[in-house]
Amino acid sequence: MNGKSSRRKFLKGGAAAAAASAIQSANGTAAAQTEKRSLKDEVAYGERSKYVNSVRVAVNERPAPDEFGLTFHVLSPLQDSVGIVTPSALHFVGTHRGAIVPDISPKDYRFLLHGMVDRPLEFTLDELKRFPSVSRLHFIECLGNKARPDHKTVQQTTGLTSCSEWTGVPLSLLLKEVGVQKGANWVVSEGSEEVKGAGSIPLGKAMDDCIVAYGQNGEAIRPQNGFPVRLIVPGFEGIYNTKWLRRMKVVDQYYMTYNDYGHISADPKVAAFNLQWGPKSIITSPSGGQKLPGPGVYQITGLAWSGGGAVKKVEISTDGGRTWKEAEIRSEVHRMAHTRFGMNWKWDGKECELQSRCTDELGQIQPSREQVAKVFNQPPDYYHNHGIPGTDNAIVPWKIATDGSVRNGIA
Ligand SMILES: Nc1nc2c(c(=O)[nH]1)N[C@H]1C(S)=C(S)[C@@H](COP(=O)(O)O)O[C@H]1N2
Ligand SMILES: [Mo]
Repeated sequence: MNGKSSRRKFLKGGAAAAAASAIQSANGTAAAQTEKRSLKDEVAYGERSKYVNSVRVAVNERPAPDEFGLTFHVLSPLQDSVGIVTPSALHFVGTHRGAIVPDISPKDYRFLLHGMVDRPLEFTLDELKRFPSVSRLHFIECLGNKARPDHKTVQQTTGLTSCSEWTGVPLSLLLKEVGVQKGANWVVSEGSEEVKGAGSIPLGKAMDDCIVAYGQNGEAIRPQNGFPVRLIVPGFEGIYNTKWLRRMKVVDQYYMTYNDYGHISADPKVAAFNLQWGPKSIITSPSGGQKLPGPGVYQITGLAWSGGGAVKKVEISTDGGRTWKEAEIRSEVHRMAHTRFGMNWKWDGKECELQSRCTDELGQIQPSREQVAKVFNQPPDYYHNHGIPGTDNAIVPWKIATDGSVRNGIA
């Protein structure tokens, strides 16, 4: 392809190869960087380009930090994401009550593993690092990741999920080291801040694939994400991934903790409590607030994941869910991890609605809001305005107008 006219022809035409879709973004921009870092700083620890200004933002209804300096929930800018790893500096943060970031020196750090075990043990960080490590890509997603009709961008509808490479010791190794006793069934984990960020997970999950992690994307875990050590419970709801992990206690039954607020329901229509995320996907581009400059070829791209394992298939609809076409998987596929999908798409300039739908390795299929309503015996449009009970993995549609503007399609 040479010359401007053939390039234009390519973008307007139907060439199936990857087209540079110049979608205009309506993102918030970071404050201009006025302070210039010294060359010494730049040598020591690199910084992104001054032309790149993708930033996290607070959850709409909750400023971060709140007036007490306690709650800190910030959304990851999915609209700018490429690939499957969330840069650590842009990983969403979900911190409840308690100090925003407990200041724990790695030297003073201790992790206690006790309860129904033969030999309770306390580990220093250095001792944890003397065990064989694993490094795995896993998403973390907050129960609060619920799309609403008034959300403008994909950051608002879905930005409480992120994916990092986590490095640490398999929890199963440490449990074998202390010797789990007969009759044990659950493990309670506790964080270091005032309210402890505690949670209970089944012993089966603890012995399966959980990680006592100290590494995130090739370096130490970021303070907001749990420095120096956090628990990773792959595919489970975010709250079980205890940050600033202080101790884990092996017990015989489910232990209620402060964090069960909002996570256990007395409503029999709702699952008693949520553990694992279902199959989910989201189109990150084109997405709410962006604008297509005109008819032509674009890339529909997004992320898919499931608490049930690996993503098996992603389908895309460009006609509001009437017909579906299988998308290309455009990244490596890891279990309980974000997976990148995409499709070449020629926009004819007419109004349309984009949707994506994930199927995981268990054969579970991501539902529409109408299907979720049916499960909970509600009118079909009920969940357009009400929060979906438990983990919301419903499809989020994007509507495209004739002027190319993209908006939230939840009616
Ligand atoms: N100690 C502690 N662990 C915690 C929390 C907390 O407030 N304190 N928040 C939980 C919640 S609700 C979520 S969604 C995840 C978010 O992890 P992240 O902040 O690294 O994205 O951490 C969980 N672990
Ligand atoms: Mo959360």
